[in-house]
Amino acid sequence: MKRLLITGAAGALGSVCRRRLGHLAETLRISSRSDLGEASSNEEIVYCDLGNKASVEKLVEGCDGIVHMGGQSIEAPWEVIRNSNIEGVFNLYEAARKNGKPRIVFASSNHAIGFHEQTERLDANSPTRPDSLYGVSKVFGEAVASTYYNKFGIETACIRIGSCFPEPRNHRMLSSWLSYDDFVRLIERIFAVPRLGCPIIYGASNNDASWWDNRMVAYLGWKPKDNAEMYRTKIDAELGPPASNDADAIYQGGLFTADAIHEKG
Ligand code: NAI
Ligand code: 15L
Repeated sequence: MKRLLITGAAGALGSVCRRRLGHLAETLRISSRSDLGEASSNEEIVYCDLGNKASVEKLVEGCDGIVHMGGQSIEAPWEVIRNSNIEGVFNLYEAARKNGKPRIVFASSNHAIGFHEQTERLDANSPTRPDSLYGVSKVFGEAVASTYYNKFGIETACIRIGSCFPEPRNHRMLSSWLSYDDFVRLIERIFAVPRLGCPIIYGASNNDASWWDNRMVAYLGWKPKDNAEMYRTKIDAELGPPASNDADAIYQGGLFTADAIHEKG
């Protein structure tokens, strides 16, 4: 690629992409609304609020790939979700439609399906069951991606990221953890395949305790290598066994579902 845009580049995953995806393009256009420090020799920095349509159009101009990590990343009041994840996603796709239809990686979330129980095994055809306004916004993003693929041919990989952190932090993440290495390898595959389409991908490592089945995206050739199981003993020792009525132990979305568990008594 000539120019790859990374949104949310000041955030946790955007920083990983900034550090580790430079080899995918001659130039990385890195963007956020907060401080991004100095640009290195193959970077250009563009500050932009995703909720501002005109700014997003300028941001996307000249890019032939987009890794969209920018957005509200946990539950928040509707006005915040609406600006970053509803208006922001719509603005990005409209800008992509008008500017060469670049391939897009959309950071969706397990909270799009968070109200499935942990006993269920899901694939890309499982119904969405968002567990929060945040989860609703990720379902919206997936729907926009699908529409812009079918109408305009813009290819998007919708990654329902589980829990992408240096290490799993609790028992739930023994199922949902995605290592940084597997995350980076997935994005590399997304830009390597000749034909992407608009798949739903579960963003999790090769965890023994996984809830998710990625067989429908085998054509990507992505083989996650890490396994959260190696952290089980450490997590058991630090946290003790999870209580069976703990929100983190019932639904896939964990604590994002806590209000509902409270109401159901
Ligand atoms: P983060 O909160 O660290 O980074 C998000 C970045 O987007 C922040 O720098 C924030 O300032 C920026 N941003 C938010 N609204 C914006 C706006 N209106 N205009 C411009 N920039 C804006 O989140 P993280 O963990 O890096 O996540 C990246 C993406 O991946 C998010 O979309 C999140 O929903 C998704 N995700 C992350 C998971 C994880 O385990 N880290 C799990 C599931 C999804
Ligand atoms: C997400 O969608 C969030 O962005 C991240 O901060 C974690 O809460 C993750 O899901 C998770 O479910 O562990």
